[in-house]
Amino acid sequence: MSRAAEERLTQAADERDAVERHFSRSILAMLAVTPDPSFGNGEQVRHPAFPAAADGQAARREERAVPDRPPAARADPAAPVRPGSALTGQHCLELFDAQLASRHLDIAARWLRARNAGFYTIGSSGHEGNAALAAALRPTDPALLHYRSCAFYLARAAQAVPPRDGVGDVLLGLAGAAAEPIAGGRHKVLGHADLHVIPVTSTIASHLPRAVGLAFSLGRAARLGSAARWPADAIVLGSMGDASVNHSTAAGALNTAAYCAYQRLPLPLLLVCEDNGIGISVRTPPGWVAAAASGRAGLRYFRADGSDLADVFDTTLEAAAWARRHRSPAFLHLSMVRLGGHAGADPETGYRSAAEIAADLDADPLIGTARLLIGAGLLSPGEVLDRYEASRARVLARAAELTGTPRLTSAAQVMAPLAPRSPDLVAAGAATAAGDAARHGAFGDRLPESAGPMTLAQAINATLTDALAARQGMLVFGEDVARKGGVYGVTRGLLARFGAGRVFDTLLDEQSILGLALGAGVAGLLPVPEIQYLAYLHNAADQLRGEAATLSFFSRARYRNPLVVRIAGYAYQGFGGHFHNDNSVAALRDIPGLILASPARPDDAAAMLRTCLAAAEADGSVCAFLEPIALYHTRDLLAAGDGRWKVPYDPPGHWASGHVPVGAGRTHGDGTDLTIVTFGNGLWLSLRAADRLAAEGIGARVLDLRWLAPLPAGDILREAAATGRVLIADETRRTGGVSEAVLAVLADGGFRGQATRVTSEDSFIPLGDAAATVLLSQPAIEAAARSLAR
Ligand SMILES: Cc1ncc(C[n+]2csc(CCOP(=O)(O)OP(=O)(O)O)c2C)c(N)n1
Repeated sequence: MSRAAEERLTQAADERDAVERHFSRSILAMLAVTPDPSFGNGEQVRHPAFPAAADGQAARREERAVPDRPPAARADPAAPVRPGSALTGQHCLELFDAQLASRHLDIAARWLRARNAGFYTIGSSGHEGNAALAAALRPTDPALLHYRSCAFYLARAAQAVPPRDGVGDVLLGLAGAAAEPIAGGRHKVLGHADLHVIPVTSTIASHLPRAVGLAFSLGRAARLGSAARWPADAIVLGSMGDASVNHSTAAGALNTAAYCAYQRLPLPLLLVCEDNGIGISVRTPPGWVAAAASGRAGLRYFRADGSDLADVFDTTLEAAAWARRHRSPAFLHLSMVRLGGHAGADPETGYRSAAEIAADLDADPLIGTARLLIGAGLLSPGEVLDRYEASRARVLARAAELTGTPRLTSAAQVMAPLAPRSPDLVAAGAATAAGDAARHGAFGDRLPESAGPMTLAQAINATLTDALAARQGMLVFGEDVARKGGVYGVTRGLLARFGAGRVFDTLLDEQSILGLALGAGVAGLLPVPEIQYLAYLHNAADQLRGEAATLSFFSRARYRNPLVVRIAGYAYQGFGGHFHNDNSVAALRDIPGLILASPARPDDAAAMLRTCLAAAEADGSVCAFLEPIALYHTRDLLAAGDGRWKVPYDPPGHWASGHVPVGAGRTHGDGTDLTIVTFGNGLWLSLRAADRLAAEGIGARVLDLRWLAPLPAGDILREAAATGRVLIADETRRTGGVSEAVLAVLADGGFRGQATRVTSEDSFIPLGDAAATVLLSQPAIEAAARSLAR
């Protein structure tokens, strides 16, 4: 080790906080109070580095006064650490090491932070009982962990063959090092693909819908033959804090788990609440977690003392066995304590009494495990302290060693896992069809290509049918999609063709629908959830924004949640008011990596849906497929009965040549007076406007963006340059709408011609005819085009 590192290490060893001092005093007191006859020969053990801070004097005096001897006759480490427990002494010793290292990683985190060499200080002190969770589960049970789960991570790392250097992983995470194995310096998360620990975000509870979805999908994935990442009898662990239990995401996840179990749907899930009684500074009412989670239909409740390792181990064994055997959700409630404040810089004395803090110190799980080991005759108090010191020195030495490990240094490095794109694979996937027999099995006698021109809804229905026939692991689900076939009939017939194992109705909770998709994607399936109306995406948007889209980023693409969420949206329905006519896509457009498809024509919708499915499969892309409700059943374009909005369905042999790559626009017409840039309903309006303008001698070409993210920037600039005049016809809002982005593309691209826009108003959509007052209209497009072309 370098001299500088040694100096830093010495400094760190000198800093002892109240938690450390209390631990040492408690262990020393065990000698004084409960002398064990087996600690025999009068030899005194010194702990020179411990405790060295000024207020460690009392403990040092005690240390001098009390002799410590190892047990003369060692207890059998293979025996239970306590009568009646399944935890052996040896196992307890190993878990104690994980607990100790976890505690010292908290110290290292603060030490690194103080030197600006680390960037995260939310610790696990007081929660180290979760090491026994890892021990009682199988190493192949997927885990989505509460942020105080360091001991769990270390215990699981120790189970790996060969064991992983969990301490190194966590330190690299604290330091934001590029070499950290899961997030690669993008965040401090607990995760590792080989350990089956799926990283979660800092948004408390937001991982729980995914955990439910994963539990829902494990068996289904096995049945559907998806490449099995987890054994068919795995159970999913999702843990959380007590304040987090109150979050609507947790409440929704608990409800969905119970709802599934109530219907006897397999859902092997172990939800764990690590209840330390407080969320930052807000107390959880005593008894609340038990009241909220116990006695619920469909959810079996267990509880254990989180400071008692053997109790956590035994109760987890019981709860896990129950969840595994019944393929049903269990809720394990662990009482825990939070030691040292919420995070490194949190002065908890400002909102907690000294008595409360002292009570928590007494329930330190490290003291609990030490008591177990001393009581079992496996360690003497002095040996506990030796072990503590050795762990401390080891962890801090590793911290010193890893200080200065390189971090990410360029945007390209940071963004590498954000949106991997393999256009060739996607093109190949988009052209993949089921064989003739399977297609005939799905469609019956009449294949869609021989059914004549189709509406948008029919084309999407046929494409979903073809995709389900070609992809065994694809699921279609949402509110009303199965028995009813969708509010607009878009999924009609799919249930009958493919069965309830792959096409099913969900409960009425968009957050759970998306969570189910996230879990299914991680399990290796290809989920195609439906959100019934765009307005209802917004109450669940975090499952896309915060969860789906970040998973690849925070896991260096070791975990992906491929999904294509179909969303019925936009306005012009002529009834229903705002909630059935929402026209805002801003919440989707700025999500890094998300593909936002906005087809308007039946042929584009079919090809683009194939592209999205292939992108999800090939690249793990998160795709939103925005379907314009008003065009679902539209038949005509210019005049009643002209049938110009219906298009024949391409047979599979044409899919390759008709492939629409992500981000490729489509130009209609070749007018040279102006370029109308539009999408969605705007395409229908603009093509009609262009026809009227042509009659007046104004030649407009119309560029359909088709993709709102990524935007077809090259197409925009090319078609803009072709006429020198751009009119953006945008049905989304003036502020934060798509037109702003198109203008930015033009400005960034150095477009020197004229550009203007017509949009919908910055308004919600009123009921009935009044909607027309705030929506983009054909007359507005025509008027703007005339003045631009003049
Ligand atoms: C959705 C969300 N809101 C707020 C926060 C800020 N926050 C971080 S931790 C926390 C308290 C969580 O308490 P609890 O669930 O009891 O876990 P504990 O920290 O006590 O282990 C809060 C409010 C967050 N991360 N996510």
